[in-house]
Amino acid sequence: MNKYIEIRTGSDSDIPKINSLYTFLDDLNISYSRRILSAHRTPHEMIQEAEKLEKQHFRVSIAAAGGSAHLAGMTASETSIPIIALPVKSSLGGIDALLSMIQMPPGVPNGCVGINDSIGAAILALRIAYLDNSEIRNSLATKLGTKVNVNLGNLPKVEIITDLDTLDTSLLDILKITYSINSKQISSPIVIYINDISKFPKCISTKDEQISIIAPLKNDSFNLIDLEYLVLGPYAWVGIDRINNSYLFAAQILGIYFEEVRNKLKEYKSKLYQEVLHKDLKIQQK
Ligand code: RP5
Repeated sequence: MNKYIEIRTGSDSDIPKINSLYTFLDDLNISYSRRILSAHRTPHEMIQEAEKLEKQHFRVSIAAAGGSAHLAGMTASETSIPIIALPVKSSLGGIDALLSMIQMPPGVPNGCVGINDSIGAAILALRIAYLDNSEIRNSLATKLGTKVNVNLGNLPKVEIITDLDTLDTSLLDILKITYSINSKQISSPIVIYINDISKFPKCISTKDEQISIIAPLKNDSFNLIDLEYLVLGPYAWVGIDRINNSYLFAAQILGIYFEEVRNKLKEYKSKLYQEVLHKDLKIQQK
């Protein structure tokens, strides 16, 4: 069977701290690839191995690192497959890694889980990588005591849950993803929650097998240090005020299964790349 999940850590010192990630996957007989690739000590290898992920048929990579953690973000810059960022506790308690990982720039998302939340990362990775494999999804649901109540379907589709009255969804159209907002019945495997940060986790309604992407909106009374207690569970957080990144992360997941979405995503990334080159050229000419 193909290995669909890669687990990269920034150092061997991360491994004992996230051991339950490996054992969770082992218990379900899932094969995966383990790497040590440091964003700072072996940047070239880290980039090269990120570029190869898609060709090697990986569907998701979990990037675990501590401190000033750039591994997940830099891996996400070099691939179109979804990256799960797993912040690891080190000398500053892990909030350093969480803040470094969660707030990715517009256009380059990753899905961040909580500090040392290996089980959250494992569940999320399995849901992403085996959307088309009912046997594995059933084993996961049995292990978790949940129900498989969503299917991949024939269309790339997401559900959006939000209290906002207006929402700019133009990027979803560009990415060829259909969507419904606040629909009573969830039929898509991917649900995007967009709300004021103070409404989380209360507004996450599911214990089932959906892939939940969380796009929190800024609220000045929220203390960012409390993110440590908020970002927990198998949910992909895309950063504060990063609605478009939630669409792009959904596109990365759907891009595994739908070629048109994958191609649109690549077009979008290359436009972003060209825009920065253009700005650089202009500033040099001043
Ligand atoms: C990060 O620096 C690693 O992910 C690790 O969490 C931390 C410390 O690494 P070592 O000095 O223990 O190798 O890049």
